Amino acid sequence: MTSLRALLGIAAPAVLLVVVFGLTTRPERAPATLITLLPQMPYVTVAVAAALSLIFHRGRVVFTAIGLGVAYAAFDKFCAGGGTDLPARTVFAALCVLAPAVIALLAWMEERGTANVHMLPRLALVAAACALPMWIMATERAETLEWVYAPLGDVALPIATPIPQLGLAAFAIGFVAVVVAAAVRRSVVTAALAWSLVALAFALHASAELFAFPSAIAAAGAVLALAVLVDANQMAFRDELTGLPGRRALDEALKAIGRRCTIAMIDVDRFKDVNDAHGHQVGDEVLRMVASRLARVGGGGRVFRYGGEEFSVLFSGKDLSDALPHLQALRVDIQRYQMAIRGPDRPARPAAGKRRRGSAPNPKTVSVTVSIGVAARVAPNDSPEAVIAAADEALYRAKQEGRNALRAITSRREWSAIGVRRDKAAVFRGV
Ligand code: GH3
Ligand code: MG
Ligand code: MG
Repeated sequence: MTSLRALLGIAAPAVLLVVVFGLTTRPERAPATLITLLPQMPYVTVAVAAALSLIFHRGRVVFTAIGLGVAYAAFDKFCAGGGTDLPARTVFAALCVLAPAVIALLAWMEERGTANVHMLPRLALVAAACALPMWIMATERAETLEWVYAPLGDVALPIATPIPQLGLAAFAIGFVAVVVAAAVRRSVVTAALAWSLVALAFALHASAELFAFPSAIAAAGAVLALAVLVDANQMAFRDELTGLPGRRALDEALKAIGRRCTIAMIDVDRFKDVNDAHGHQVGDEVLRMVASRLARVGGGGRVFRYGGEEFSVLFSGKDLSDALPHLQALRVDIQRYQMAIRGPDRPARPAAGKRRRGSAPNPKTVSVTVSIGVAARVAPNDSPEAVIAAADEALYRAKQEGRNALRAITSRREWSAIGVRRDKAAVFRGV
């Protein structure tokens, strides 16, 4: 499900842009109604994107959408007829140079929501990008335009394009900056900004074609709107602290399991002591560490944060014996992992020129263990909740019998005796 969403996030914009390309090069193939509606489509999609961003508090997308709408309106008013006068050349130059710069800056800004003071710098950025070409037009500063349109060097481009070389450089640098921001933040919304840049570059490159600009901007608006929805969906299903799918995602996954399925419940041992000894922040770091080690589980297991310091691993289509070695490996891996923590003798960033030479500082470390309870669906009509209850019972036994252990409910008899007998649980201990 997660990979399907990720695929949608990446592939859908590409498909949209290919459609745009087809529409631009072969408009006679497009349905007549689409062509009739096309001039208004960019306004519709960017308005939808802006509205969704307001609803889901994505301030950067609000401004990107508004900026794309303004870009389209300006292009339509000044450049659409293929004009070469000063206003047309000014708007075209601004779209080639300022637009990618603004989108790249928005991509690197923190997402601070909407309806607060953080909107002001973003608003100022977009307003400045609009005001600059208006000022050039008003003052007829043709020499500034000459500078924008002048070739950067004696470079022979493989394809002819109306985008000046400075604009190509701005798009290239802007695109790399936005893609890096999207990768660093792992953000679908920032990736959509990269697609907006691609769409805008295409719109400008093919601007002589009647349908290029409206269809590319309409696609960019649709991509932004889609990204806001995908992002909102991810937020609902992903745990903020660990990045793992959360409880709601587990509930969804449990609805889709088949006849065979094994579920493990994992609980960090004496985690309260970690919080008490090192503070809540280190506790959070430990949870992130545990989550990242658990996420490496093999055997087709899918890890979820169940809540607090508890995690679940779901093995769909797997028996207990398939899952046990992978769970045992997780327990041992976490037991062995020494996590460095910042103590008073280990500043986050050493002062300039004061890096210690020679022997490396000996950072404080913290290590934790986990207890694991596991159970498999015994009868086809056992509900997922019953399997979780059995895994919970096995976890309880693991805790009772000394922690840092893996216990399983292995038989129907044990299963039906949950809560009554605690003597026959299979013990899987050791490396
Ligand atoms: P046991 O081995 O029996 O599981 O002992 P324990 O201390 O892990 O269990 P207990 O349920 O008493 O304590 C769990 C603690 O986990 C209490 C709670 O403050 C802490 N905790 C839950 N969620 C978070 C979180 O998101 N961050 C941090 N830092 N602590 C959390
Ligand atoms: Mg617990
Ligand atoms: Mg615990």
